[in-house]
Amino acid sequence: MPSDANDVTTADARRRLFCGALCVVVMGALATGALAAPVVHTVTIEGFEFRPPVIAVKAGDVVEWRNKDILPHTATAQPAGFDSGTIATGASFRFTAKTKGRVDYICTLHPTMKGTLTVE
Ligand SMILES: [Cu+2]
Repeated sequence: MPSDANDVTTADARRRLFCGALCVVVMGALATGALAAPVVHTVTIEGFEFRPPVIAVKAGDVVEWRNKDILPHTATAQPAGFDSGTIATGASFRFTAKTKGRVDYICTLHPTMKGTLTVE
């Protein structure tokens, strides 16, 4: 029947249009890096400790320190690398690990708090 043939053609055209639009969206996402989102590693600050105290990530990954203590803390690389500044209770600090190697860090407000970040 002619009407059936027309319906098939219309459905085909719609399908092609949808696939084309989807392709544009996917390519756009790839171009902007939206599909290659970095891995986020969380270090919880609690009980005057970095948990976990030792963490290994890949270059390009993000490390997020979340302060769950009732006092402010910092995550400060020694001698250099990153410095969160004061992280208030309930707040967090994010650092994108770009340089490979090992970085030891402390809380400058409570220097007995120590952690190690290894970027592979
Ligand atoms: Cu502290």
